[in-house]
Amino acid sequence: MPFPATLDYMGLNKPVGQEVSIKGLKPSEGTIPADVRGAFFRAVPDPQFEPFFVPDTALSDDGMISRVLFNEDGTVDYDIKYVQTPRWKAEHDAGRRLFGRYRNPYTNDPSVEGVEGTVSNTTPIWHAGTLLMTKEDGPAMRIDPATLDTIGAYDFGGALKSKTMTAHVRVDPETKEMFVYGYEADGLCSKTMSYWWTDAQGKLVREQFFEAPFCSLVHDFTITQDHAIFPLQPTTADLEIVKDKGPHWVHKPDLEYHLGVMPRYGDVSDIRWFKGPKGVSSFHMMNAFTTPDGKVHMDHHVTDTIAFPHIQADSGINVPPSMLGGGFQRWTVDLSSDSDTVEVTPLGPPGDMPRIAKKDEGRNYSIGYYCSMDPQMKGPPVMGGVVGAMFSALLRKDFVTGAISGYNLPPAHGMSETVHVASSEPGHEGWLVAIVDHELGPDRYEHAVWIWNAGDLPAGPVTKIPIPTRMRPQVHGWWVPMAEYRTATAA
Ligand code: V55
Ligand code: FE
Repeated sequence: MPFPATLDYMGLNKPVGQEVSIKGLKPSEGTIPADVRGAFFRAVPDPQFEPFFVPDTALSDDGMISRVLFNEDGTVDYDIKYVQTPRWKAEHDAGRRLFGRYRNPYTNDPSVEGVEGTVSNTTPIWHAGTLLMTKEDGPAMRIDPATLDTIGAYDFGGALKSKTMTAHVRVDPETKEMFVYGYEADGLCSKTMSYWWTDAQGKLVREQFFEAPFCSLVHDFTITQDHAIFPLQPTTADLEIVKDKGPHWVHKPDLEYHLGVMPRYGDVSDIRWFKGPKGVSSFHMMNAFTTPDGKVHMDHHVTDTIAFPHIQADSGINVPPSMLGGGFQRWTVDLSSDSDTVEVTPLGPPGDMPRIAKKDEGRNYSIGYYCSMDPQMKGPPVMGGVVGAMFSALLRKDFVTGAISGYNLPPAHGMSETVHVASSEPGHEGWLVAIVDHELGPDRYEHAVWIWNAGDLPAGPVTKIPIPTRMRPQVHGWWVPMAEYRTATAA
């Protein structure tokens, strides 16, 4: 194996690099609920070639776009293809890796100077019948949802000026508008951020630029019905360090986590900055909402310091995952006061990969789901994914009663992020769908799609559909109901 013997390339993370198409899969247990008909798109990082600037990180792995299609007849098709980014093509033609350290063009082979370096490995985004593969450091790549072929970089019909687009957008469930931002929006390590929204048809309505207090790793953001919230982690980029062939990110334990809040249809000159705790980290927001008392609430998964081992190492921090404190928290800011403080309310145990029903986006909601670790797990977690360990539990938070219920995976099992599928039955909470990996021994895995009744996680999965090919861990996914998928692919 030519890849270095680091966690990023071993075990479940061992590169696969195979484009696969398997049709007509059937459940090994249970039946697929009639509600679950559509396309589960998944972003799967998988490096085409071994890095030459080691240690490198899984965040640099080439993106693959995968689709688990739940057909009308109750069978399942599984497909996966590389996203053919300009970087993928240049390296494919050269037959070797040409891009060096994570987001550091000063470490690249001179032959790729000026070539777009994004790897499109983070989230498949579906809006107005358009499928995009995204990574926060560059433009989105448009994908043909039927063939999974790469169409090319997407700039909203020539309208977008921002050089970067986040992998985490928000879609209002009633207006169907899509809210988007970018950071390092006009160049490497810049403090300039972009913010734009589109109408329900995907047409760009308004794009604005603003200067953030510092160049931050802004991985996700949230909207409410009234506000847009930009969460700036105290993880920063410095052009001088990057020019010196150093790391892109350095985590700053003494810097406050900042929140920028503005009216969601407003002007960026109206952003107010609030200061949360120092040195904490959070990558994913579950949801946010504005209450009539003028407060804005944001629910997210916070860790005491940054979780990524390579960013810890580059920042002189050494906190192994088992020692990492933190939890699921609600952060509240008060727009009716002049104070710039953030009120922190604990909500639940640590975890990540939050999921809500699409109808709840930006609303005062009652149910949320997320992945976590089973504290009573027998044996070590399945190693894999961008942070190093797979999740072993799935939790459901009821914000009305405060109760948390959940399901623990059997030993030697790990899971990726879920998607939520709505139910047509009134009062039914819908379904959660995810890929589960079972480690049978060194380098031996079984993979399957599991489906849970979202309102009854302790009952365990209602269906398992084995996928008979080696799968690498997914980052994020997106569910597209069948009617929308068929309309978009009919042409
Ligand atoms: C994350 C993932 C990325 C990335 C930066 O989950 C942050 C966090 C898969 O790519 O480039
Ligand atoms: Fe993410």
